[in-house]
Amino acid sequence: MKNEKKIYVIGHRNPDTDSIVSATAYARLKQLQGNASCAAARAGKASAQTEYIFSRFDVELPEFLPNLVPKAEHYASRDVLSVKEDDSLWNALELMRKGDFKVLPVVDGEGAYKSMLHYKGFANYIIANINPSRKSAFPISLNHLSQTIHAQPVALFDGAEVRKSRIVVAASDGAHFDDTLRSEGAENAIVIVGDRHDIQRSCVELGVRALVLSNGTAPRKEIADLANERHVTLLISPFDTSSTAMLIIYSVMAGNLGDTSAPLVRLKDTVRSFRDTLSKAPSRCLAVADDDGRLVGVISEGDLAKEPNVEVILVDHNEPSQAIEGIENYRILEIIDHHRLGNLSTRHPITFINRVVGATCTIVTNLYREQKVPLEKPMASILLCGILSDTLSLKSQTATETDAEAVEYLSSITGLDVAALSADIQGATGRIGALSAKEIVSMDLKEYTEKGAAFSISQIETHSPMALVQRREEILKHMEETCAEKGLLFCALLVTDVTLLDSLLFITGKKSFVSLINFPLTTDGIYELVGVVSRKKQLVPLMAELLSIHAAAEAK
Ligand SMILES: [Mn+2]
Repeated sequence: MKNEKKIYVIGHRNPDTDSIVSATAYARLKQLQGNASCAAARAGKASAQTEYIFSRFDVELPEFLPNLVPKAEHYASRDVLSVKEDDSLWNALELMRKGDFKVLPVVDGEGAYKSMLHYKGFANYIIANINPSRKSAFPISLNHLSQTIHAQPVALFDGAEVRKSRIVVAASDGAHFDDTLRSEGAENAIVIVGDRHDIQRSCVELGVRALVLSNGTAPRKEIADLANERHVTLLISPFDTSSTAMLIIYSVMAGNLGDTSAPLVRLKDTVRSFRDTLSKAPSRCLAVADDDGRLVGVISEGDLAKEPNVEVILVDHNEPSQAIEGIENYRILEIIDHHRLGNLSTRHPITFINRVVGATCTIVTNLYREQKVPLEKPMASILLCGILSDTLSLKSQTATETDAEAVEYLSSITGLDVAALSADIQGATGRIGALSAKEIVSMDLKEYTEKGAAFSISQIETHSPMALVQRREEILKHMEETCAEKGLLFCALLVTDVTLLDSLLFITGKKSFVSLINFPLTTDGIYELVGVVSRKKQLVPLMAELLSIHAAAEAK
């Protein structure tokens, strides 16, 4: 796996159709231009309308990202080597030496993470197990042993079996040696011996687990025959006795030396959740696994200092308060938008396209045309829906000639009838009666900061605003709670009548601010905004003006 950067094209929180469609279609444009790592995402639940549009034109909804809080997956090194738990320590150390790794994850046959191999763990093992005052036994397979000492096998039995065995060097004289071997159990002894034929013979006769002849000594034929007959493994080591003995220790299975104390990090774990553990882990490095526990990489403190493997392109918004949580941790490559400029600053130069049109989908449509990339039919269809949705079928104040032209273009290449499609989209907006006050307020809520004050404006489109006026108390109460919770100056809900193209403004917040609003009050907390349908073009500038007046009054 390579450490390739992923580029998310993503719209604002509480995404509307324009946001999700423009992200989808722009990511597709990037892919068609050869940028395979570009993917669309959405920062929230798709509305009933958006879901209807995507399913009708058979386009998959983009991936839902609850947030972009830094996680292991954004920093982990993916091109990581590992060793199987039944592989020899010798092979593991070879890998570590060649790759200059401080750690090496140990996995099972299925690739599931088991433990971490590191030099400190290795040293601890040696100290714990190689004790001259005790007769140490090591879990060893004869295959590994043979491989580690580069042996020439003469006879090899049960090579894969792992069994604790003692390493015995035949240094004493024959009779005494036989006694020791017998008393300690010959079947678990691996005996290293030179050209002492008497000892070789008695070892085979006693049925040792393996007999290793050092210095490249070849056995006499009768010994070889006897070993085969008695099922005793007989190996020729090219090394001298002491080197052979030392090397045998390296034939233990890597899994036996793995450190299991260091916890496993999952791809979705937040950096905050494991930062402390990481700083205390051996070599300040932890293994990273997927949901199934399969090893996918490692993460070190050094990795956290690098750039994350995610970059973003923002569509349909530019204000940090409207962007997905955690956005400040990533590089923003581009912004494509049609809203006022918020207070966003970037460290790097970026492509910034902001046009005064009714929908980001209009800008994306025209980007396809400018860059001479033919629009695929499903993309053209959802783009058309996106424009119609964001401009209230071109009836909104924000709709421009450019939007109308894009609608005509898209309708001609898709063969879709604009009037019928508009009706379908509006019909799919979902029944407001079924929504809770919280859903009504949060569905399309945008947060702003202006003159040091934070506030939110939600918008909902309906054919029957009276249904919401009847639920006035419930809705205003929820808005008051939102205000208090988030510490907002005010919380507003623009209820737009898509038949008459007028709106009602529900508002709660600081009295000194709310009292500045001089639209006709229909009932407590609800103002009548005749001819206002656009939050962006009509309401936000008005509120900004009131905020200046309010700030000036407060300053006095
Ligand atoms: Mn939009």
